Amino acid sequence: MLPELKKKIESKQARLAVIGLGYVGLPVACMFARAGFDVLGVELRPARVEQINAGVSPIEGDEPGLADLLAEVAAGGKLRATSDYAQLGDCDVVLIDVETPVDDQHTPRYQALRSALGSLAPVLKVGALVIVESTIAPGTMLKVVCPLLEQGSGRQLNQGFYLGNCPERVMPGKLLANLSTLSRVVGGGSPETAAVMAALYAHIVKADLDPADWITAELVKTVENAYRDVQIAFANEVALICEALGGDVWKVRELVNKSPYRQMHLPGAGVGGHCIPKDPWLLVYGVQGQGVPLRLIPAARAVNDGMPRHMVELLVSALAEQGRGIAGARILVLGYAYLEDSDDTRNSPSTALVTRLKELGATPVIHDPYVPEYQGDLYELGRGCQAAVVMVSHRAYKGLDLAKLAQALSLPVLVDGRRVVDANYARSIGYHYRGIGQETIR
Ligand code: SAJ
Repeated sequence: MLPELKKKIESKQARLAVIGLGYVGLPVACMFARAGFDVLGVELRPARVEQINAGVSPIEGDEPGLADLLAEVAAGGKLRATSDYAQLGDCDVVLIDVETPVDDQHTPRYQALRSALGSLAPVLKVGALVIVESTIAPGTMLKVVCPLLEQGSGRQLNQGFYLGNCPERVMPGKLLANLSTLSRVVGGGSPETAAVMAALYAHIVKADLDPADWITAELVKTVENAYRDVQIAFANEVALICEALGGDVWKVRELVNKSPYRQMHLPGAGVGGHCIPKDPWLLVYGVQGQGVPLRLIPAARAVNDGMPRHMVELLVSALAEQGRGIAGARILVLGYAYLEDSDDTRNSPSTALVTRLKELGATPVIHDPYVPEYQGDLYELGRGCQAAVVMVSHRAYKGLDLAKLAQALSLPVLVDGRRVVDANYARSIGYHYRGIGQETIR
């Protein structure tokens, strides 16, 4: 059956389905539709089904090319959305792009994945290929996905159906570009399956398609994001050292990176988003119970999660030096998104900062040019505040009119979590400036 499937894929006769039309599933569905496949998108949210069938993109934020591509493939009838799993019965390939969050105990929550598999298995076409694109803990394909499909379909792996894991590598703001330019690991339930997966993705990926087994594919995705988290944590820990010893972490970083094979990341006010704070915990979960002493990866998470609280400590210290306590203070919080020039607030470090400020009896006044509920004139918002805290390096903040802000603030205190302000200039016009990784001038 696999050779016939490969031929249908190569000739684009294979009928494709994508379960989960979110920020990964929708661009993937559109790209296969543009490549010439008939694509069925399965989406539980009825409003989103309607929007997509009308050719209107439900994805917030600026995704170059996506809205036009969706309009084109929807109008051309190459992409159709539905909430009805029964329509999957004649699909030859089914991609699964549902959310795989972790909870407060860092345990994966696979409800969406289990629900998708539970609905798919009974209607799955004999000989079909299922590919999980969601990020999952190592071992999930073997222990969760495959058993659910076998039990639900009554068929065996590599006989009644084929199964693969192909983790996505997309970044908000570059979804379509990433999907075609970044290499991908095609983790097959057998080498033959990996080869068929490569034939499929070759229609949309103009980069390496690296065949592998399931565990390798699961490890690569979670490791590449754990790697980034550890690198950022290292930069943050160096920032704390510089503060204690009177160094400037930005200068230290610049000079360290002149040394060959060094690539110190950027320290900052914290690590947010839907990938980096989550994927290290998926990796940890995948190896738990195996007796491997994990010290570095959890510690890196703790360092990064501690940065918003460190920002508050800098603020409390700066206010105290001005003879002002934090309780009752109004604090202008500049930036609520998790990433510069983005409107995405998932796992934003600013959320942790705001919670801590309220615990200490302060009143946060939040501004963010990209987040609808926090837009407005930041200088007006700053009027009467006792300090300003920069949490995100939005372009708008790099051009802050510090003199104008100083007139609005009742105390010229500025805590800079992303080095968007020049410390010497700020101090020269009267600010009491504290920055992550920068010496304290008393
Ligand atoms: N951050 C730092 N210091 C750094 C880099 C990032 O503090 O040196 C912070 C950011 O402010 C943000 C968080 O970390 O709060 C995450 O930033 P990110 O640049 O990693 O952006 P993400 O979350 O969109 O990560 C995605 C990931 N892509 C996928 O998972 C497919 C990640 O693997 C990419 O490396 C990253 O995009 C990217 O390079 O843009």
